[in-house]
Amino acid sequence: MPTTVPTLPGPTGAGTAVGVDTHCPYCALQCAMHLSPGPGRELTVHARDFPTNRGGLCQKGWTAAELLTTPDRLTTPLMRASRDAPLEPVSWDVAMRRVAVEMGRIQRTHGRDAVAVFGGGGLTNEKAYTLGKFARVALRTKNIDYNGRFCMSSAAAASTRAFGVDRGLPFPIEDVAAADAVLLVGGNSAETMPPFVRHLEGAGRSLVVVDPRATETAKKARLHLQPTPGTDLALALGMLHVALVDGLVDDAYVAARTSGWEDVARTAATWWPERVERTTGVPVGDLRQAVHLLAEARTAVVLTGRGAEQHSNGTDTVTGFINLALALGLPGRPGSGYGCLTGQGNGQGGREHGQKADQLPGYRSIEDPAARAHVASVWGVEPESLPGKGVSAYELLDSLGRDDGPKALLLAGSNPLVSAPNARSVAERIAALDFLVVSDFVLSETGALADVVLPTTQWAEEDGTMTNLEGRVLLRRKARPAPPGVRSDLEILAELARHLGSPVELEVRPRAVFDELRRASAGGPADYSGITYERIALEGGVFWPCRDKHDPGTRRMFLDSFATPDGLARFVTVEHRAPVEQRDDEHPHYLTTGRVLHHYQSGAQTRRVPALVAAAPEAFVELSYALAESLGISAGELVRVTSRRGSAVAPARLSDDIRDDTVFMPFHWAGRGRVNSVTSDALDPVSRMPEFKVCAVRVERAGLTADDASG
Ligand SMILES: Nc1nc2c(c(=O)[nH]1)N[C@H]1C(S)=C(S)[C@@H](COP(=O)(O)OP(=O)(O)OC[C@H]3O[C@@H](n4cnc5c(=O)[nH]c(N)nc54)[C@H](O)[C@@H]3O)O[C@H]1N2
Ligand SMILES: Nc1nc2c(c(=O)[nH]1)N[C@H]1C(S)=C(S)[C@@H](COP(=O)(O)OP(=O)(O)OC[C@H]3O[C@@H](n4cnc5c(=O)[nH]c(N)nc54)[C@H](O)[C@@H]3O)O[C@H]1N2
Ligand code: SF4
Ligand SMILES: [Mo]
Repeated sequence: MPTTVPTLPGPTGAGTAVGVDTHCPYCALQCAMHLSPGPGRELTVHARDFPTNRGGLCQKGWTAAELLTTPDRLTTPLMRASRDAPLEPVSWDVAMRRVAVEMGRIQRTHGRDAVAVFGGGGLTNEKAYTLGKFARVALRTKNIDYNGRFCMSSAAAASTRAFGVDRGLPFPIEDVAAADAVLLVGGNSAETMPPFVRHLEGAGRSLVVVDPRATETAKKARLHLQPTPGTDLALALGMLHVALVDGLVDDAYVAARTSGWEDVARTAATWWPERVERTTGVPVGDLRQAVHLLAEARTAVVLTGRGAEQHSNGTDTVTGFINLALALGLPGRPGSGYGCLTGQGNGQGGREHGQKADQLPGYRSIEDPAARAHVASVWGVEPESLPGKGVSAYELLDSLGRDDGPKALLLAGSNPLVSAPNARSVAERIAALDFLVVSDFVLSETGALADVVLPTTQWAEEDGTMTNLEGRVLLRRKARPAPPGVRSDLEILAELARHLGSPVELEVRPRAVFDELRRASAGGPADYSGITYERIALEGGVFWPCRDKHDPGTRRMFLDSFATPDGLARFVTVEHRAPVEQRDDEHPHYLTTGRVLHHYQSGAQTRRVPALVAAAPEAFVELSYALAESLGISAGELVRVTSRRGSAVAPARLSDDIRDDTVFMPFHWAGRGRVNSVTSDALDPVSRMPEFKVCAVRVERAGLTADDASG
């Protein structure tokens, strides 16, 4: 299956005769594929050998090209004449003028911040950069943020706190494959990154998985710890306690490479294993064994996924596991370390180049005068003209249409009507907007509420770069022309900027945008200056930071020092806190949420691929046989899950693999099966990450027939 077709980039559109080497449109593993022209208009997907996927793809990757020709692909702008009128096809000219007129009117009436922008971690670096620049230069609004807040923001905040910089994996993925022991906290890679499982399965491997469910991933582990949702921080403190008491702390490393240990050690001392067992439900013996497996391995890697991070104490929980990794002497040691499994295709690059409320390109702070001056000079504007920092994704969504909140929203790369927490409330906020513009290639649930929908190009119809979960910058190649009538996000933003009277033109050619991004990122923590499209193609990706053309890129960070002022990694003292929402008589169960193999995120893409729909047609409620029996629920029966915010209805899936106090639902569906009608919008105080992974619910028979519930 691996191909030998040359990978040198040609001009846009070249290479279609033999096909192109590129990467998957979905998750952060960015599996390598080759696209060749198929029998009809379709492209055929072939897997390529690459360090992340080793020639493998999951079923989403294999079927990715089908979305290019989906029957309900958007190929013309849509517009509604008034809030109650239907969406109807219009010309680009009419659509763009309407957007510019409405945005101009709203900004004149309510101020610049009254127009907001919401982006996504699936956008290429070029798009994310341009979206941030568009907001700061053309709209001059502080209100921009993106769905990455829902994703890895807690891990990013914890890494920055400890190491001075955040790169998902600060080492290449090969290090995971070679490590003797791996602790995976709250990740279900067998469903969320199937080819990655090969890296977890090394011979003689001590894999420890922490998950309230016995997932396919947990079943591959040597040891599975099954805590109550939301108690991982107590578990981390307990593991550190065991390391201390059993003499497993690497004292020489702690002395030479870290600061802050004494205080952290004092806190951990109070988390004796029996207390941890009472809080988490994890038996003392398992806790001990897990620590010894890690500490006694020659090389060990600690990884976190969303299960550890999507909590109101997510930043502190990740910090707890980083503290453990530091105590064992792992970060910055070749073959060992801590990393977060970034989720979205460009979740990493998307958080580096300016679509986050507090950031400028290169992972710089928008509040740092030197960073503002540098980026303003690259953009050709005055530093004072750049707005300050705005609020985080959920806070932004929650402020829409309120007296002091934005009245208009431009959305590109997210479908919050399905994926945002407390989605019923978010739907009300979106409905309260004066004006919503959505750029997408299909009519998502959120797009269906827009005043103007702009049809955009898809992954295989444009060039661009993606930064994968390792911080390896990759090239995505154009494999076929876009359908007539469709424009790229870059073209859309540049034209809108012109209509809005932007003081500077926005670039529309991806490679030229990347060259500008390189200059804007120069000298920042995520420095891309030495990376070019040619180098990426020749070298199979380049790791940042890469400061000039002679710099080979940074495969392993922190080998000599950390990115903190004193070069030492920081232990940060953290204490366990329970989830914001507690169970009571009315809501006696925990709900946790996550993913299934066949669908991606809000499902806007994968619910349009027939093979994936056939494999996983609808939402479900996973619950244990014991819980089902106590509630009188039988397999396949419709179940209602209700929290203080709302409810969702889906068929019961009975299982031996989940705790009796907890039910699980995937979040890929809209309508009655939308679990985010139920989830909590409690936020982590540091990262502003919502608590997607635990809330209190009541579970009951829905008392509906399948037909009643199909609405
Ligand atoms: N098939 C598929 N793959 C994807 C995606 C997708 O939508 N579908 N999305 C991509 C993206 S953006 C992301 S962020 C990643 C996410 O990748 P993962 O983090 O692997 O995915 P999740 O299913 O959200 O959560 C992982 C596990 O956390 C467990 N969990 C729930 N609550 C807790 C808790 O309190 N503690 C612990 N320790 N575990 C808990 C869940 O049971 C679940 O098995 O996947 C990426 N890959
Ligand atoms: N309950 C619960 N909710 C969750 C989670 C959970 O674990 N549990 N996980 C959260 C996480 S980690 C994430 S990352 C979010 C993800 O959820 P969303 O932010 O909704 O992400 P997607 O479904 O990927 O939405 C992407 C949308 O943008 C479109 N799109 C894709 N590429 C492009 C592009 O290049 N340009 C434009 N203009 N549009 C594009 C797609 O068609 C789709 O409509 O969900 C979060 N929500
Ligand atoms: S694991 Fe992720 S990148 Fe790889 S084929 Fe599946 S969705 Fe695509
Ligand atoms: Mo994510």
